[in-house]
Amino acid sequence: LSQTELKREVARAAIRYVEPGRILGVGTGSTVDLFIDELAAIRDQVPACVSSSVRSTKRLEALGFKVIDLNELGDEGIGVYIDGADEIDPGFSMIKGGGGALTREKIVASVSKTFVCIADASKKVDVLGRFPLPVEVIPMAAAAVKRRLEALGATVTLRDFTTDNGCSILDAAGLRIEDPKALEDEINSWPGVVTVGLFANRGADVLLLGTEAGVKTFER
Ligand code: DER
Repeated sequence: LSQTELKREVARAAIRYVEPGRILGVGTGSTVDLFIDELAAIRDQVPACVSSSVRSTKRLEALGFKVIDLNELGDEGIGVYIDGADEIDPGFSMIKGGGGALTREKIVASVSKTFVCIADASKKVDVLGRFPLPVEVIPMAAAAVKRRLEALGATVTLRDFTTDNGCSILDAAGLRIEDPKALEDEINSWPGVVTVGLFANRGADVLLLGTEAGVKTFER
């Protein structure tokens, strides 16, 4: 099966986690794009979505979904948040941000009850770090934060990209992240860092993994 076919299989499998009549949290990326396409089949069961990027908002609205701002959310909150990942380890910690939406993804995930990660088999790793760690920074702090990441042993590049928040992203390659929670807390404390693409303090609750042998479900 191609990677796209594996992604489509997990996108389809995620539909059963959508709670009819509840606000749905939607992440960003090519796997989520396929999930949004599948979601159209049950659009009447989804009163509204909260989106983590302009990219996902555009795709949702093109399919007739109502997308609301997080600040419009009432007490009902968000039940399920569906999103992809660049890497996920056995402890359900993730590297995210390959798609550049890490800040809003982390915000929506933080207010959602259940984070369902949809990923093809290539994303499951024993130790995070093969994928360069994205760090969103206030532009004026890019060089300062770059030096701090290099001091950790990373090879750092500034991504030719501006986020939905008007910020920059540094990609830190070559890290071997044995303690993702500690590194998330450390990098979060640096002035100028908006978001680090480590989702360890709030990892996934469910992983749907697309494999050659079908979709495997892992629950925290
Ligand atoms: O940027 C992100 O965190 C996205 O979830 C993205 O990295 C997922 O990648 P995909 O395009 O392989 O689904």
